[in-house]
Amino acid sequence: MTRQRKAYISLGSNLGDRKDYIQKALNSIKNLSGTNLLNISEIYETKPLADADQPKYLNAVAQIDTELPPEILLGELQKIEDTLGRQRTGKWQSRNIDLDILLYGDEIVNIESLTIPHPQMHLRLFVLKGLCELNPVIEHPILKVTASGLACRLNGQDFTLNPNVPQLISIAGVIGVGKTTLAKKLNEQLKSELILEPYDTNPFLPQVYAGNKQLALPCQLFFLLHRTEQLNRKKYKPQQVIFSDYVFEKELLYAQMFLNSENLELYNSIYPDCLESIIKPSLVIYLNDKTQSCLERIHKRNRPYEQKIDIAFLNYLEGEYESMFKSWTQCPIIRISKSEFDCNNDKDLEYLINQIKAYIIS
Ligand code: A4P
Ligand code: MG
Repeated sequence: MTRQRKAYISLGSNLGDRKDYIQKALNSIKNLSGTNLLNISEIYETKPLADADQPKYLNAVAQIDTELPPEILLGELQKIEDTLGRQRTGKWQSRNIDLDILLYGDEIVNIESLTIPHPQMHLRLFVLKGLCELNPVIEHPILKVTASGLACRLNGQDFTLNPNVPQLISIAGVIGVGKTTLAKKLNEQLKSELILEPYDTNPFLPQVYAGNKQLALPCQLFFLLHRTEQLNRKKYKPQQVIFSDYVFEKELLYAQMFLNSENLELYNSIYPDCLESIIKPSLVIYLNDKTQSCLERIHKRNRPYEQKIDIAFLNYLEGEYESMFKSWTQCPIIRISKSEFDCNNDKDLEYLINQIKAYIIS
């Protein structure tokens, strides 16, 4: 007896009577030999990827079980596309119907004509949304993350891999969470450039931590200009892999905490030009830990001026990071909880590197 496999098909259309094309494709899928159409997600209207100058899409996901082997299934789906009059004018062009295989059981297929899981599915909310509706706990067989976990990383956006920019991975999190250690470890494993925040070069910092409010503005400007120089776009090549142990945008969080309203106004008049001149992350890794554990690490590393930091400050800072990432749209975010991750454990590190590679061109 041939084995039935559960597979997920994505349907997309942005030309003609989009709903009708999707409906007709679903009917044809239902009639494939050895195949049952088990479930269909809602049909969503979605913006074209990468803000391409195209009409909006309708997208949906179908769950089937099928006896057809993956290559045969692909051939059948292409026949359905052809029957519905699909013109193959070029990659990512508008189309009346596009049928892609997202998942086929837990199989990994890598042949010239077919890649399963679909190589971009983890970057596309318009796919993950439908998949989550049908089976939120289904696991991506390479990334070993559920559909809902993958969707969370996108924060309501679709993303594409961009070969024209440096591939910056920024590690974020409160003071003492272990950003630098992780950045160094990752950099040892992947051939990359490492950008670290020097912790002892800001001449104003010790006095600001000691309570000197007069020096808050020069202190924040020193940081801002230094980070702007470190991440200056002119210094890096497209596809160059870079790790940084901070996200640039946290500068604004600190400025908002330490500056009075007049100084903040001045700071805000400079900040956008700085932001404009730097490379943007392709991926953020947001490290989380109990703030009490971060405080213990801060005490242990014993940098004199940091010893004034208390738990209330770390809790506040954590809240600021959370609200920044709640509305973050630049790139996917992988959240890592220190209670489940040890960067000195080879398996944990390998797992994270495997995740990172799916979100950058390396
Ligand atoms: N192929 C390899 N793997 C697969 C797979 N898992 N499923 C090969 C289906 N096909 C697969 O496909 C090109 C070749 O990919 C096939 O010959 C097959 O052997 P195609 O359907 O002829 O061409 P395509 O659709 O332009 O390429 P592709 O890669 O399917 O395009 P994408 O990446 O799907 O992008 N925006 C929104 N909002 N919604 C969309 O649905 N779709 C695209 C198309 C762009 N923007 C979009 C949407
Ligand atoms: Mg396709």
